[in-house]
Amino acid sequence: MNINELKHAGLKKWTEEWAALMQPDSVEICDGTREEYDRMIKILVDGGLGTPLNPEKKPGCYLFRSDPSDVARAESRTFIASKEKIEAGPNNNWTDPVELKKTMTELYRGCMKGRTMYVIPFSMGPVGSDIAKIGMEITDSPYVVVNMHIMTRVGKEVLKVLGADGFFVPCIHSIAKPLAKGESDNGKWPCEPDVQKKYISHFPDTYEIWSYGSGYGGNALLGKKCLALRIASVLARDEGWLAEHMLILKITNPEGKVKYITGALPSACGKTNLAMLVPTLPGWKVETIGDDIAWMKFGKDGRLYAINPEAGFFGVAPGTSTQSNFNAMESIKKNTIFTNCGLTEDNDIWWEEIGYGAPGETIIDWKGNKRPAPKTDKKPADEPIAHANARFTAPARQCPVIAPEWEDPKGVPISAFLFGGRRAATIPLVNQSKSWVHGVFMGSITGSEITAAALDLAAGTVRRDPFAMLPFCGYNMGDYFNHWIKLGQKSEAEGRGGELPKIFFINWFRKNKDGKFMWPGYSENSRVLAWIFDRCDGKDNCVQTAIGNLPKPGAIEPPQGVSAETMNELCSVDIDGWKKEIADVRKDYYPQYGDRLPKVLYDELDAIEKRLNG
Ligand code: OXD
Ligand code: MN
Repeated sequence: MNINELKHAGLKKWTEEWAALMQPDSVEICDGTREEYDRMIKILVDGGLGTPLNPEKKPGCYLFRSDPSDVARAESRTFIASKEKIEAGPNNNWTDPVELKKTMTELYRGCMKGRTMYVIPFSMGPVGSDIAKIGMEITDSPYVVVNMHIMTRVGKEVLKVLGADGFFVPCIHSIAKPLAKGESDNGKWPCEPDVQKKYISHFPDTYEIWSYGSGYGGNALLGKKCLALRIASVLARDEGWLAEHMLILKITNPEGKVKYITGALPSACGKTNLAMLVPTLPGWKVETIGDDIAWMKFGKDGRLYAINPEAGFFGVAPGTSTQSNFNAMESIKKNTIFTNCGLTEDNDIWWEEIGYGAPGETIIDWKGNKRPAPKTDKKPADEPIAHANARFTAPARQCPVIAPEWEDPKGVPISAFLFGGRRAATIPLVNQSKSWVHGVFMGSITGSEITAAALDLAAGTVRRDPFAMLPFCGYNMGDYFNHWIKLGQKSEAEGRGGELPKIFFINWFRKNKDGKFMWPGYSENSRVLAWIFDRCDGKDNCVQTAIGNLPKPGAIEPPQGVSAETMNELCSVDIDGWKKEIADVRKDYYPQYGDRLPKVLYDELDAIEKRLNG
């Protein structure tokens, strides 16, 4: 499609203005068709950026290798440019929006010379759903176009819903690598290699996104973290709904009763695995609605309804195996884009902990170097073969356990929220909040322990990642807590409090004195989900404690290899540990939010402390 076919005057003017600034050779409006996808892939393969994989093993799949400067979300270069600094809060990098726009406008001038400017009309959520939003991404990267085809709904249907004057979130993206006459990418991933010159900017007051210099993942596929979390969290605050970093799963009990549960876990805590879990508990079934993001609005019945705004999975490859996530492995067998994985001699992908050694004698690592093929799936002694943040982009419909209603425009009614992190001590296996505000308190103190090796912090240090939204909340986190509290209070004031999802805190990662995991995790987590399911039905399966409602002894049958004693420890209150936790929150965590922290959260802190001392 070309610009003149656009019916939305504002969109047409916006496109023309950006094209005038960026000076591409041509402008193309994306139509979302298979023909367009194939044409973009051909450009990428011809340019030496994409490698077609073995059609017998991975039909319709391609491997890409990015620049070593461009392998993950650039958090230090991610900005929330609200008018006032306080509106961005201590959780964000703030910069003045006027200055930032001035700087970036100059960077954008002529940045698309020698390239095509693509305009991608996309819907986050089923096209036309009341919960969905439309975005428009301008980009000069065909890699972004094909990834957006998988991760969102792209094309003419979206323009139809947008109509002549509908609202869209404007998303500007450039890889910052204009081409001189006769120049081509020639196998080199185009981007701005100096990290300090990359920008992932958000303007919450005007709901705009401007990204420059990176072609990778969340920096470049602007529908995902930028729109569906950072800008959507602001829209949700302004419009009275929730945009969350949450998986959505459907669980069916042996009697055929269904519930929907969402879960917020920080990165690297197994959200995708939980969303696609294969239960060990006989008769129980888990199906997937989404693995990363949930948008939720209240229905007329007072219940919260969730949609998955995405259409694909952008999953971390290393560590994914048939053992850790059978359904993810099934989902990526065809029509999948792999980035920064190893390439085997038989033109298949490979990564650390894929479950098997690499075939043949040699393998090409993510940097393009030929190396000896690892005989096991463990990381070689020197450098990893796949980058630790290597990814697969796969259509969600290819997941064998995708729930049939995953694209229902009404969304699915949520019964429970899970919060959790990676905590070696103190935090029990599962704990139900005593009230909505207590649940918000739990979400606010969510944290994950990090090893010294990983982040240069003392081992055992807890990095608080409230609601798993630390890198993704587009405004002051104190106000975000308040938004959650207000939604609960409104629902209670309307007599609908009983319809609110119940809130649970989970922790699969407790370790014993020998540093061994006490809980096997993965499929055995179905036992915890079953307990939660029954709690939502009001089953008498808990004991009330100082920190919340814990499973009654025997309410969760221990899996093989877990003794009754261990189970007891996993489900009891570690009084001393909790006193330390509370002291840490009071002294080192909550004060950063100043007077933006809702007072009721301090009241919760006082109440728990009193109960622990009582
Ligand atoms: C992701 C993340 O990529 O949370 O989903 O980092
Ligand atoms: Mn995520």
